Amino acid sequence: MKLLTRSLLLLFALAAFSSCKKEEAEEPAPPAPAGTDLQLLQSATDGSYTLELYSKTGQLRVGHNTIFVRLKHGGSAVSNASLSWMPMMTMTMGGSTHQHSCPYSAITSTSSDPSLFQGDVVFNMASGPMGQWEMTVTHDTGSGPHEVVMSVNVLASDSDFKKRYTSSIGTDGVTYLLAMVEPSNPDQGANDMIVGLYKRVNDTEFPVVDGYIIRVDSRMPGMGNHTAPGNVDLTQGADGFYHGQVGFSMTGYWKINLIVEDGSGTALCGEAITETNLESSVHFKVSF
Ligand SMILES: [Cu+2]
Repeated sequence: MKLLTRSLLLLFALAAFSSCKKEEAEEPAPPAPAGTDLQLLQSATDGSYTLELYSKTGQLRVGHNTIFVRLKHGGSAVSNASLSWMPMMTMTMGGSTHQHSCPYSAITSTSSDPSLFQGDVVFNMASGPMGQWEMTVTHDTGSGPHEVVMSVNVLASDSDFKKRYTSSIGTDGVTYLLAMVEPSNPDQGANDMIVGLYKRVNDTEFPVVDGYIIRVDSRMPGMGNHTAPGNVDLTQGADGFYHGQVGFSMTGYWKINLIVEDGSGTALCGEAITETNLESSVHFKVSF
């Protein structure tokens, strides 16, 4: 009996601890810079210029990230600049170093504010003891290009029940990288789904893949692997991203199983779900 009481107490303590942790994670972020809801990631000075990197959460994660850039001169934001960037990871393994980039877009000024620039970066690895990420940002306001190197920290995106990035080697020998942009806040019913699809050409080239189809099959592993209505396969939009829908018939943990097909309908990676095959090797995970 005493043992039972003890284990119950331990259970309560654990429950209290985990709910505590959850509240911490959901705490609202610190206040944003004036006029935006953005949070500073990193800043660097270059002579009389200051470069600032922002994101909506103040964090970068493996997978798709929208990063905002502001260039300041003498304290005021510059709008007539041309900006470019290059993310690069330097990995150290057994005394030798290896560098690689990841998929990233160009930087363009936002429609609401010509001095606020933005672009996308799909980090394919987390920062850690094995490797560190640096963003090299080049700015030019007419007097020639200036390079600024900024180190950034990239957190893992995966947990047992969440996964927003995956990569797979296709039957054509090409490595495909998939990053889920939406749903960022999944809900019951049909959700708009947006995915970036890229391929690895070499360590520094990861272009968008054009004209493919990504088949979507949402499943609930904890409830007999049932699916849900509302799935619409993803096709490429004018923005380069793949758009469709994913259905969730209830709250909980869902696996979004995917098959990547080329323009002629040949499956390159991922497998169909059957009675005996419960997941595709290409999948995302959500929990809500
Ligand atoms: Cu790496």
